[in-house]
Amino acid sequence: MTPVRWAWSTPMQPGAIALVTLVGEPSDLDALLSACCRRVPAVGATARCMFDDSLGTIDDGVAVRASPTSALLMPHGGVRIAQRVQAWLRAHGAIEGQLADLALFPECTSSHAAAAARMMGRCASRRALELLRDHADRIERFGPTTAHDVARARRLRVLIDPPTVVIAGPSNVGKSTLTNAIARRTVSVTDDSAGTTRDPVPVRLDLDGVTVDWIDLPGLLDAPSDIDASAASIAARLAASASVIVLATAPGHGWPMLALPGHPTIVRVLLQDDRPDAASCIEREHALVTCSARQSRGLECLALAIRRALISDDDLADPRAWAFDGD
Ligand SMILES: Nc1nc2c(ncn2[C@@H]2O[C@H](COP(=O)(O)OP(=O)(O)O)[C@@H](O)[C@H]2O)c(=O)[nH]1
Ligand SMILES: [Mg+2]
Repeated sequence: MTPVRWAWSTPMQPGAIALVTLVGEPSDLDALLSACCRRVPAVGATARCMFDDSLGTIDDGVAVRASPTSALLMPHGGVRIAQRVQAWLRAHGAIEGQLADLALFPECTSSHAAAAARMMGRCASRRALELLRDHADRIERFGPTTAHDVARARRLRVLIDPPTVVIAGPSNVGKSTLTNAIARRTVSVTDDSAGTTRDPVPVRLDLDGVTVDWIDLPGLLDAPSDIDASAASIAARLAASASVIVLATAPGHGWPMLALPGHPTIVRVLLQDDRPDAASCIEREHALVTCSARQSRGLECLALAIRRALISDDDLADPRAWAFDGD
């Protein structure tokens, strides 16, 4: 008997359902499944499973026989349950380990397609799906990874974990109003007195298909009296580590100077473009985008400009496969 190997297919954190993938020889899998299922499920079938240990019943759940050599166990997703199911699997001779992509996604027809399925579960951004959907075809069409692919894959990482985008600028130019308009809900308190936003307010947003952690940043450019010193230093640190700074101003407020070490890409936006003085204001000349949050105008252009600062059109449109595993 060769041990059945298993791995969690869901993260080790509380969730409704946890997912364990089992891989092994058909007879070894049958033996393990018979220890928790009254009736061992046939290929393609499900069965109720029940786990018991010395303390009593751990949990019940569902077992699925995905293929002759693989099965899924789905207990509830509590951390304590997961720990006891883990101990149950060990006690029944199963060995925890990394499973090949095809073992985790037996419905896929190639290891490339299975690797793409793994990445689809991992990527925060919608844009990633466009690149991954036909990943196996792209590899077949264009052949092995080149140095160009490796460099592009480094840039495409922004699609995996959300990058940070901060909005900074003088008080009262409409940064919080813009944040709420882009988020389509009230995230940040807005007011016509300076220094209303005192703590960084983070919100996860989709900007033209790229998921970002957007932070409405107080204090970076406020007068010292409007903000306390610790808030200002937190703001400076967040800005310095952001992938993109949206530098905002409004008619009559000027363009502030930003002195940040090794600073990120800056996207300049002129806000309050609905004001009568906006058309002829001097700030307009250096704005990449103009917006009116009040009239919901220019928001899509801003989202596009930020997305392009994060990842270029060329990198997204490149027909070659995304070399996400670096080889
Ligand atoms: N005309 C106009 N006023 C705006 C716009 N956005 C914000 N404001 C006003 O500007 C003031 C400051 O807004 P707020 O979002 O709190 O600015 P912040 O300090 O930069 O976060 C408020 O009185 C808003 O009503 C806009 O698009 N058009
Ligand atoms: Mg504000």
